[in-house]
Amino acid sequence: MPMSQDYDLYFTMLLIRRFEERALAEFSSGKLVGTTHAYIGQEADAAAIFSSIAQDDIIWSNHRCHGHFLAYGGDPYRLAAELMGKKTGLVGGRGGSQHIHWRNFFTNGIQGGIVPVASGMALAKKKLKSKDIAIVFIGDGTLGEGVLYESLNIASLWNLPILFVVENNRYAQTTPMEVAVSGSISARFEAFGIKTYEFESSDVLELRPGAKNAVDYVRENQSPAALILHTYRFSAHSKGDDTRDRETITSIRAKFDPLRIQASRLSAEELKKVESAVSILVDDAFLRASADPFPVLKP
Ligand SMILES: Cc1ncc(C[n+]2csc(CCOP(=O)(O)OP(=O)(O)O)c2C)c(N)n1
Ligand SMILES: [Mg+2]
Repeated sequence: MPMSQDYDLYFTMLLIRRFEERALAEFSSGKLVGTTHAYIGQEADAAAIFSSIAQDDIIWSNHRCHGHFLAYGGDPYRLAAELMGKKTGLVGGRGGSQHIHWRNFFTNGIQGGIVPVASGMALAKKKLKSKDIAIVFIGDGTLGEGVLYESLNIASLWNLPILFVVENNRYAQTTPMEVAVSGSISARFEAFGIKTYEFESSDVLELRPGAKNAVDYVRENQSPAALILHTYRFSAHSKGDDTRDRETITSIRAKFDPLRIQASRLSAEELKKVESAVSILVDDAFLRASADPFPVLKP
């Protein structure tokens, strides 16, 4: 029996949440190598955007990429294996958390560095006269990178089919945005003549039509747009580096948890079913990946 759209969106968000919780736990037990940046709290952004894209669109994600990858339809097992540095990982265990690639999905952890690359790929799509677009994800902290503005300038001048997604989770590591980002975020894009869509919500059903409008605008007009999403990160920046007041985070979480909001629309039976399906997937991903071999490095 086909499940409802409400169910599918919740499935995506729950998969991200449980995968990230497990990744953080495995990190503490020493099974993961490198680093990991959990997407816990921001799940509705990914579920809304990735349910609005076309198959051949180009995606450029950043250091906080696991949620984007899973919402893209990526295999949790191949991602878990990559986080463990295993041969079966997405890029043979050499990329780790921040450097993954599968189909048209790419990530890189250098803040801002992905923006001109994504713009170039949008230009290639335009030259090929395809209707595909590029989508690039940045955080509030990345608004401080100069290369972003060079890219906005060219994207606007050359009418590139690219969507700039800003996930403003209000912090860059431990720096609150109030002390790092001046003026308004949308004005930065509008200064280059780029259309903006802006939302302050953790409700995937509010975000989804907005994300779809932004994606459709870029595709139909072959012009850039920005989707600015004000969101919350509930977990630490990376593994344990959180200097924020715990009580504030707990009360924000109680109010804005995207999973709690969407769960209220599912029946008890659906909730049981989705928990079980996700738990099987995540367990299988980490258990299989643990048993896999490391790559053999040739001298
Ligand atoms: C060019 C560059 N400078 C510094 C870093 C280290 N760094 C990694 S994530 C991060 C903060 C990013 O904040 P934001 O863009 O708001 O994204 P968020 O982590 O909040 O998702 C920093 C400073 C980096 N990866 N690249
Ligand atoms: Mg941030």
